[in-house]
This record gives sequence, structure tokens and C-alpha cells, in this order.
Amino acid sequence: MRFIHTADWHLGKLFGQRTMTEDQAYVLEQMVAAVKEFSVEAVVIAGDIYDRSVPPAEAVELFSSLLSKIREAGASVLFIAGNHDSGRRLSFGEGVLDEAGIYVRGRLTEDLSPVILPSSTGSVAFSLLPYFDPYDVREVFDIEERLSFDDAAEIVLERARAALPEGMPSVAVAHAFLAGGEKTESVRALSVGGSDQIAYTHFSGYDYTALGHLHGPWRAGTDTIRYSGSPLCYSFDEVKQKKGFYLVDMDEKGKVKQEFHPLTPRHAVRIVEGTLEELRAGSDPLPKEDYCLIRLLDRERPLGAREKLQAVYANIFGFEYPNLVARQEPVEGRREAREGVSDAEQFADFYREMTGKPMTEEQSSYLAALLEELAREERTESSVKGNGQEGKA
Ligand SMILES: [Mn+2]
Repeated sequence: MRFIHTADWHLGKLFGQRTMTEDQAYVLEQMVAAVKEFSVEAVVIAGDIYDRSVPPAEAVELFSSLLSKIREAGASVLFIAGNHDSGRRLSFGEGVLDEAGIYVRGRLTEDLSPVILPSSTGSVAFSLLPYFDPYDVREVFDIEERLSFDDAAEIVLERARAALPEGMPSVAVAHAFLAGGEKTESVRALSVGGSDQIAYTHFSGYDYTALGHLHGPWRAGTDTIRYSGSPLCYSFDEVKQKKGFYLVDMDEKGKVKQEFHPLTPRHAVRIVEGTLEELRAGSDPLPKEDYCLIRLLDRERPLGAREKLQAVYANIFGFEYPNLVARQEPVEGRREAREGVSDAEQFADFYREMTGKPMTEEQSSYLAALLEELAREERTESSVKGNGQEGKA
């Protein structure tokens, strides 16, 4: 069995206020070409197909056309929902599409039986495990007690392994944060303090584990448990990561060999460093169309840096000033004293500092209503608590 392991396509992603659809099509077409070139039998996408639960229409169109192209190129497609996907929406056609060689599992259900695909080296069992959190597991398996992410994974993996046909090579496909991995900014953390981590050992029973969630290609604990990473760079803390997919060869005994295949982006993503004058003078030899974060090394914030550099760089996604010595000029009208300033006023200051604009009347009244609601909730909670204590006494 020869398959591609990929993940975290994040179709419809905005990066630097720009929708990445064309860039995504550009690299994913290279993946389709690889399906033909290497006679790939299956493409496994380990979650985060889309960037959000309701993706833009053009992202759905792109995904639909890629599914067709991969099928035309001769491979089956297996995919699961990630934490960015709406499992309910993604599972459209679930089961019915199996007939067409497209296997989607959007939501965790009691049925964890694998998808069994024939191949040149015999059948392979794929456990498709859509993204789940402890609440999903409690609901699906009717469990009363509280669970950690790790408890939840243990329950799901135990059942999935139990459903595997004995002696058949197996692949787990999951979207999760395995202990030891490294998070980047574009992986929105769902919980605080790493409590969403799970142990890699839950996957030890599989011959290969195709993971999604982390955007760089990592091995998680052992060589056969891997993140493919995203096919494209989606934030500036990912610039050093390799972007591509794994081509995995599995023999009739389930032994694997995997090779990383890089993809070439339409635009490179990089951080440009220098003073304003250096950069204006063209000290940077690399393509000026790259998606750039400009790190200006001037010790004082130069005036009109964006306007001046836009003549040099076509795609400026942001600025950083690591060497500023002088404090930024205070924003006009900012209230210095924090005491005696209401939450609404503080937020209004913050908003103006961040956006350079005051809030609109509509925004202000929305905020006021929200603060009022929060205050009311706080009051209700504390009075409930108070009553409870009185009751005990
Ligand atoms: Mn994810």
C-alpha cells in the first residue's frame, strides 16, 4: 500500500488579511501530480480540511475539485474532521461516498470499525478518528465521570484497536496534540496549560499513525507516529518548518518506509530584517513578492514606514520593531489613570490603540450590553453561592 499522509489544509484560511485559496490550489495541484507520478493508492487527510466551521464557498469548491482530481488520478481519499472543521458539516455524504472511494468521518460515533482498503500488497485497515474532546467521548459512550483528553483518547483508541481485523496492517488517522509536539501560533489552543495533550502510546498498536494538528512535520514519540504538517506556511512562526507531505510505503506485514516530499509555494513566507533605509535601498536580495513580515531595526519608529516600503515589497503582512528605545507616543485622548476608569472606557482605549480608530456607536452599545450581561451573571453566581452557604449553615 502506497499512500500520501497530509493534514491541516485549512482551506479558506486568511493570512495577512488575504485569502489563501489560490496559494492552496497551487501546492495541492502538486500533490495531485504526485498521486499520478508515484502511483499512490490512497490520500489520507488528517483533519482541518477547512480553516473554519463555515468555510467560504470558494474553499468548498476547491476541495470538491481536488477530490475529483485525486480520484481521477487513481487514489482513494480518506479524511476526518479536525478541530477547525465542523464535524457535522464535513460528514455530508458520510458512508454513501464510500462507494465512490471517498471515506469521510466527521464526528465521533460508537462505530469505530475501520475502513478496509485493498492494495497492491494486500488489505490495510484505516481507523478514521475524527477530532474529539472529552465531552464528545462522554456523550458517545455514555460516561458519567469527568475525563481528561488523555483518558478520552485511551477509551477511543482501545475501542478502535479492538475493531481491527487480526493480523491486517493498520493505520490510525487522528487529529490531536500528542505530548512532545511543538505548538505554533496558527494552532489555536483549545485549552489552557497543555491539558489537551495525549500520550503517543495509545497509538502503539498501529503500524502507522497519520496525525494532523501541528503544522510542522514531526515524529511523535516514535518513527511510525507522525505529523505531516500543513502543505503551506500559515504564520510567521512557521517560516522555518518544512512544508509538504509524507509518501508512505507499507508492506504486506505493515512495515513502513516514509519519505517527506516538499511542496513549492506560490509565494515564500519570510521575515525581513533591516533598517528602513537599508530596505528601501534594496539590501534584500530575495524576491520582493514574498509574503513578508518586516522587522525594522531602527531604534525609533520611522514615519510612514508602510507607505515607503510598499514601493519595494508587494506583500507586507505586518511590522515589528524590536529595537524601539523611545516609548511610543501616547495615543491622543488616552486616559492615564487606570483607577476610576470603567471597563468600557478601558476597552475603548485599547480598541483605539490597536486599530487607530474609535469604536463606532454600534460597537460601543454592543460592548455596554455585553458588560452589563457579564456583571449580571457575576451577581447571580455570587448570590447563588451565598445562598448555598447559608443553606449549609
Ligand atoms: Mn487543528
